[in-house]
Amino acid sequence: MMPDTAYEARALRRRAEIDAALALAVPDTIEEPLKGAMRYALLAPGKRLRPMLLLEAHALLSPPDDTAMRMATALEMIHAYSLVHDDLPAMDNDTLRRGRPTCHVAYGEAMAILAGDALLSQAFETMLGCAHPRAQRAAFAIARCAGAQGMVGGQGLDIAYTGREADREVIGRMQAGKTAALFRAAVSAGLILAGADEGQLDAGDRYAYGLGRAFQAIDDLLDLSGDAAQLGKTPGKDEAEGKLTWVSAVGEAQARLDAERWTRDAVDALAAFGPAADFLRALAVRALSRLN
Ligand code: GRG
Repeated sequence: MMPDTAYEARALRRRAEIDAALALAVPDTIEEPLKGAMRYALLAPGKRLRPMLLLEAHALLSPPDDTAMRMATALEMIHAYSLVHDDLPAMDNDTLRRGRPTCHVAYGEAMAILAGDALLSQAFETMLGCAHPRAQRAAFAIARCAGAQGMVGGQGLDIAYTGREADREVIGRMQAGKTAALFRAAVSAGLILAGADEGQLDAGDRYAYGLGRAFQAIDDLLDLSGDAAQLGKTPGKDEAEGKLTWVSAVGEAQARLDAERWTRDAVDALAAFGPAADFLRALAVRALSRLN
């Protein structure tokens, strides 16, 4: 296992590289206040987990390149759009995100909707502007995971089942869509760009699925026990709004055991990559004890 100090140093370096690229990702030529709303959402202090996963998956097989960083920024734009729309009054109706007022609180509802739309379009413009021979395949994987068969599909189930009963299978599909899909997008795109074979893509996908399911189960637990200052968002909303969560399905103790099992699955999936995958293994294990 990678020592904590080595993990922290590498994660900090990655976050700095990603933040530098994100700072340039929204073109100066966009008119205000839309440009400000897009930058507000995109540059707010997040963990940058999805771009980090893309770059680290790519690094398993290839030296760094500009296309991987462009795809990573595009993926964070899609994530940022999803958070802006998720926080809207018609969705989760939240006022706090990443420790700041949500985009619609700062810029108004109409401008926040447009900022989300524009970030999504900007992400596709960025991906389609990549000349790398495998960029189209990577972009396809991201598009598939972000849309109605992935993240938006999961959110559709979340909305449809709010205040209703559902079994574990439905909640599992919802969480696989809402959360694991973008993790799978990240790892697939990074590996595709790096020229991975089918076996490596399958291993990466099992890692990303396990990580995503564990990450969302921990999110559900943090919603129960975390505080707003630590989380950077409002806790206690799932129960208050009748949301189906993994905790509501199996209880707190089992949800933690499931998160640990999904994490073991994720770590085991990377066996074939050897020590090169130590950072990704450590990331999955540390996500179990995260506080935000
Ligand atoms: C299309 C109208 C419309 C809305 C889309 C798809 C969608 C709304 C929302 C996605 C659902 C969602 C927000 C799922 C939760 C995923 C999740 C755990 C987000 C938080 O990720 P972190 O913890 O956040 O990585 P940071 O802030 O660190 O980036």
